Amino acid sequence: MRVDVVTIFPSFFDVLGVSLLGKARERGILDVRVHDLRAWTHDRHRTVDDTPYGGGAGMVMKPEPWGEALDAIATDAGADAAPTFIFPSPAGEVFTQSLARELVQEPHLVFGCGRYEGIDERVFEEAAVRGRVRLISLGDYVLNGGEVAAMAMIEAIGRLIPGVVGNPDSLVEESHEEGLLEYPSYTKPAHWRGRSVPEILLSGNHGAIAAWRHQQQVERTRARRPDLLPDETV
Ligand code: 6GU
Repeated sequence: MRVDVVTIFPSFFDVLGVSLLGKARERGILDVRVHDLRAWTHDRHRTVDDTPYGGGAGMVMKPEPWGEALDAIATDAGADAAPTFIFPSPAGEVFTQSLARELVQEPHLVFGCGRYEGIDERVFEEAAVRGRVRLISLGDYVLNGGEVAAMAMIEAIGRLIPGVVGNPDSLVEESHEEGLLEYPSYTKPAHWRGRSVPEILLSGNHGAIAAWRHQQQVERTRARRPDLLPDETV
């Protein structure tokens, strides 16, 4: 999978060289390229923002550097014909595990990280000429820019690429994959600071363990995330 990122803070993405995604990049499974938006400015101050038409607080990212950046990336040799452009935005649709599963099917994702009060709206229209455009939010709170959100999405999507996570079973029994939160996990020692591992997990009875874990999942989901449960179970 190919991923391009356009940002005014390329160094935010240095951590993509670490851990499982770093290994996936070394092995060529994941090709991530990070670009500095200012490379597509032409003035001495490398300006990327300006005051909003109509007035209001803050600054808006200018369309011209974005237009050139997206043109260059979309037409780059080795890039696919129609990339999917993702603009992290608190005004977007909400990112979920099912959206991550949908996006991992795409051969080429381009993340456009906005700062300030946002990007000139015409940039999204222009990107739509070259590919699919999606504005995606991590949730109902505000970050200073799209970088941290893009990183979260790249990690959530990247770990779904076959071979990135060593044991594919790890991807199945985790929160949100079955529509429920994960069951609690324990390891040795069986007794620690007066706290014991639930007896059932030491029983060797796999059927009973599976039933207990499922019950834990339902109870935790009801307590912490009742919105995930179908109405009749709440
Ligand atoms: Cl994707 N961007 C920003 N700036 N803030 C956010 C967000 C994205 N998702 C939640 N808050």
